This record gives sequence, structure tokens and C-alpha cells, in this order.
Amino acid sequence: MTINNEYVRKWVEEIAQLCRPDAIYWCNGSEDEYERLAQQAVAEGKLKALDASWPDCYAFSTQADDSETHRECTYVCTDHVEDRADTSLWMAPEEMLGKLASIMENSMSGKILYVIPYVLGPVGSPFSQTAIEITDSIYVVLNMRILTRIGDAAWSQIGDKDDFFRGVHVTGDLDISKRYIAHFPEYRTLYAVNTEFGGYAFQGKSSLAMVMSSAVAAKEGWLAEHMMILAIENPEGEVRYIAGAFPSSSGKSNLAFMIPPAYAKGYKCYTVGDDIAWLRPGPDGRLWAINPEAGFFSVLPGVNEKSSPRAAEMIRKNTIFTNIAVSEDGLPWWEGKGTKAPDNLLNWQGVHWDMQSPYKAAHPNSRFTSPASQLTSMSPHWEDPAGVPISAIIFGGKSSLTQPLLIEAFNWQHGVFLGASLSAERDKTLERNPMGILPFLGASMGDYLRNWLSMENRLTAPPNIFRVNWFRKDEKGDFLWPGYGENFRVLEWILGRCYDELAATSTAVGMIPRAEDFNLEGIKLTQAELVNELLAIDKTAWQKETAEVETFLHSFPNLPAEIEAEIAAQKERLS
Ligand code: GTP
Ligand code: SPV
Ligand code: MN
Repeated sequence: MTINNEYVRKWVEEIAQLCRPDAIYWCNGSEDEYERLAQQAVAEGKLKALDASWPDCYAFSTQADDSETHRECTYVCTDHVEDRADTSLWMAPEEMLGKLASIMENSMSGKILYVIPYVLGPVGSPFSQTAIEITDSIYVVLNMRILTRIGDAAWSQIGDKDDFFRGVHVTGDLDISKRYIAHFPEYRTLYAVNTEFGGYAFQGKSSLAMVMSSAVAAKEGWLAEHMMILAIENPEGEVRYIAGAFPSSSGKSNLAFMIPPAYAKGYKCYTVGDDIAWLRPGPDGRLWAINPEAGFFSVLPGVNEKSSPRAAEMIRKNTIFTNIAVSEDGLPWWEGKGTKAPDNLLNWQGVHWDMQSPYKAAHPNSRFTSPASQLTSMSPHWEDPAGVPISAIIFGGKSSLTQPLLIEAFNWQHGVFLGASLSAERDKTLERNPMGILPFLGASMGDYLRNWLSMENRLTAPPNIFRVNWFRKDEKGDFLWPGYGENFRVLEWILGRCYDELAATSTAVGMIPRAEDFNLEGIKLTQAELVNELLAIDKTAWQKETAEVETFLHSFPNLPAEIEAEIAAQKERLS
């Protein structure tokens, strides 16, 4: 396909002038192209081909300090500082562009510049967005082909228009002190330099689908969220959709890939997405969601046939592994794989590893990249151009003590407050993380929350909102709740609240299930334990929590009055 779009040609030419690659390659997205580039990457030593028992699977390792997102590298550069995203760094656009230009200058000499056109969302959907990423990394091209819809379909959707998002990725020298992930939402342009980590280098993921899109969405009145989408079909064949926002590494993928437990006869679960959702009010007054992605870039440690059978099956072929351990014979391994580590294992940094080694074999944030079409549980509607209607929104945190297993919001406004006060424990510290999107938010917190609040008036049948916590612990430090597939029990109650007019008990912080409505069949948990341990609300702990939430939310300028009112109301109910 020849690219006649003048805007595309001019921009690619401009970047090439600056970066000085040896050649420019225009991706068509074909199978053939993928195979050829994968082989080239293996020949160059960039990817390692796995053993034939893992057909068409490859392993890649990043530089050690380039294996997860770093907030100190992430900028949202708006023209006016008042419009900044409070949770990212800000630099004046001119200044950032100057820094980027000096890093990009001659950065691709001896390399090939790849032009990747892509579509986020189903091709042809009115919800979808087109974009082009320029990169000097074959690894990025290969991953983007799995994670988004790249190539000729995208060229057709871009056509001769100028409204595509522009992104440039330069691997550079990987110097973390000069690593910039710079978003210019007002110009629909972004850059990632001196990194090759997927969270940044696969621009269709967090950078475009969340950071840039949440800025655009807050202005246009839709939502771009860090959410999985799960479908539950009941024995009568009725399908309901649940969207769930959780901070990174808090259980979205596991929930999206869940299999109902044995007691739930006749129920089925289907996946729509595991990480990102775009949601809009539909003409029927319900909230409709699409998954902008076409594949998964998900956490690997802990994935095994028992905990996550569907994911374990999916990743057996056509998968790119990042930062895992691989044996000299090409057998992959990671913590929680459920099998013994193979002999002659090299850890994710290529150093010999055995059970005595003091370090982990795979990076805790090691990931697999697999096509969604390979997951046996994908919903038949996952690529529906209209999206799927959402019945319930759940916000999920990580809390050992304070948060109960489950609460339901009193109403939409209280639900937005529940989301705004979300938090997750990481390495013993509690990170406050509104809606789980804080590191990926491109708008100011005030504008973001106001947009969420405004949805209430634009929906005639808004989803019910819930907050869940799979991670409460006993005095010994063990999880009180079995989690994983058993989380279905929580979802069953949630749908019961949305459809079956189940009653609930009011507490100072939200509504909780009555013990008799909550299914405990087949697990070692009594109604008394459910009520006294998993659902208990400790007033003193909650007074402290509310004061901390207040301090945290007050750190943002321009907080909506409705959120102030919710803080005051919760304090009052707890007094
Ligand atoms: P990102 O891709 O970083 O956005 O993460 P995610 O939210 O998709 O998290 P994921 O599902 O990959 O889970 C992260 C970690 O939480 C894994 O180590 C899981 O084993 C663990 N986990 C997931 N669900 C549960 C659960 O129900 N209970 C417990 N105890 N752990 C869980
Ligand atoms: C996350 O960190 O929440 C991810 C991976 O899903 S990344 O692409 O790094 O954002
Ligand atoms: Mn994520």
C-alpha cells in the first residue's frame, strides 16, 4: 500500500530528518511481516526463540532499570500550567521539545525507522481512535501487532485525514536520567525516549489509551479508564457486564480471565478486556464500554494452570515474554509457574539461577504479550463496534486491615467518592490511587472527577458502584478471603443487587451484604467469619482512613464540591 496521506508523509519525513535512520519501513501488519521481523530479531540476538514446545514464542529482556513505569519520567505538557495533570510532571512544551530534539538527533543512525499505523478499538467503530507510532525497535513493532490493530486496516481508517495521534519512540541509550515519556494531549502527540519497556514503548497501551485519552475524554465527556471488563452469563442465558478499576498489579487480569467456581452451575464468564476500558453514555441511557486493545500485556508471576487456567493455555503459543527466566534449552520459567525450575536456568538478566539464588528468576513485573483471539473465553461481543452495556462498576484496592471485602455505594456521587478514595498497599506503604488511574491520568484531578460526576445526569440507567478488596488479612498475615475464582461469589451478589432487588445492610461507609444472601457453599468460611472478619467496619480505623483520604484529596486544587460533601458526610456518619 502506498501512503498518500500528506500529513503522514510530512510528519514521518520531519522525524526522519531529525533521527537520521538508515531506512524507513512502513508496516502493513501482515502475518508474513510479523514472522520476518521476528526472525530478524532472533538473528540479531534481540529476541530469544523458545523451545519448540512453545511454538512461535519469544523472550526479551529489558535493561534492569527499564522494567516498570517510573512516575518521575512521565510528563503531561500542556500549554498552560493551570491545565496540568496533577499526578504527572509538567514542563513547558517548548522546553520539553528542546530536550526531546537533542535526544532524538541522529538517534536512529544505523537503525531502521518503523512506521506503525494502528487503531485502538474495533476497526470502524465510532469509539475507536487512529494513531501512528514511529519506533526504532522491532520488539515494539512485534508487540504492537499483538496489542493493537496495525497495518493496512489502520491505513484505511486513517485515510487522508489529519486526526490521528502521533507518537515517536526512540530506544536511545536507555539512560534513566534522560528518560522522558512526554504527552502533549492538546496536540495529540506523544514521545517516549531512552526506554524500551512496554508500558512506555507500546504507545497504544497506557500512554495513548489512558494518559492521552483521559485528557481528551475529560473534555469530550467520556471515560478512558484503567479497567477490566468481564461478562457473566447466568443459567437463563442473560449476559451482564462488569467493569472493574484496580491499581496496577491488583487483580484485573485475574478477574477478567476468571472461571466460575463449581457451585455456580450453569454460569459462564467471558472476557472483554483486562486492563483498559473506554466508556460512553449510549442512546439508551446506559453506560457502554469497549476494550481499545487487541491483546494482553499482563503480569506473568503467579500464572499457572490452577490459578489462571485460561491465561496459562493462551500463552503457550504466539506469545512474547518480557523479563522472564529462560533455560539454556529455551524453556521459560517464572515464579508461581507451578512447575519445577528447569536446569541451566538464566534469570531475566541472563545470569545463572537456581533455587538458592537470593534474587527472583523472573522480574515481579515480567509480562506476556498474547493475542486476545487466543483466549478461549473472549466474549463474542469483545469487538462489537457498539461496545457492551455496563451493569456494575467495581473499584478494587489492596488493604490488609481497613477495607472490607465488599461495599456498595449509596448512590452515584458516593460511588465516585469510593473510587476517588481507592488505595493499594505496595511494599508495606499505602498508595492512594483514585480509580486506579493515578499514574496514567492526563487530566487534572478536579476535571477528571467532575466528568465522572457529570455522568449521573447523562445516564438514565447508571451502573451500580461497588468497592472490593480481596486482600484483607488475619493476625497471622494470611489472606482471609480465598480470592481468584472465588471472587465470583462477590460478583454474584453484585449482580443480585443490580437485578434481583436483594436487600443490603447500611453501614457508615456503604452498604454490605446480609450474610444469608452471600453464597458460601463449598468454601471453608462460616457466616460468622464473613460478617465479623471480612465485612467488619472498624470505626476508629475508618475515622483515621477518612482523615487521610481528606488530606490526600485536598492536595489537588479545584476539588469538586460534591467530593467535599461526601468527605463531610462520611465523617458525620462515623462520628
Ligand atoms: P496490571 O496489568 O499491572 O494493571 O495488573 P492487574 O490489575 O491486571 O493485576 P493481576 O491480575 O495481574 O494480579 C496481580 C497480582 O495479584 C498477581 O500476583 C496475582 O496472583 C494477585 N491476585 C490477583 N487476584 C487475586 C486474588 O483474588 N487474591 C489474591 N490474594 N491475590 C490475587
Ligand atoms: C500497568 O502497569 O498497570 C500495566 C502495564 O498494565 S503498563 O503497560 O506498564 O502500564
Ligand atoms: Mn494496568
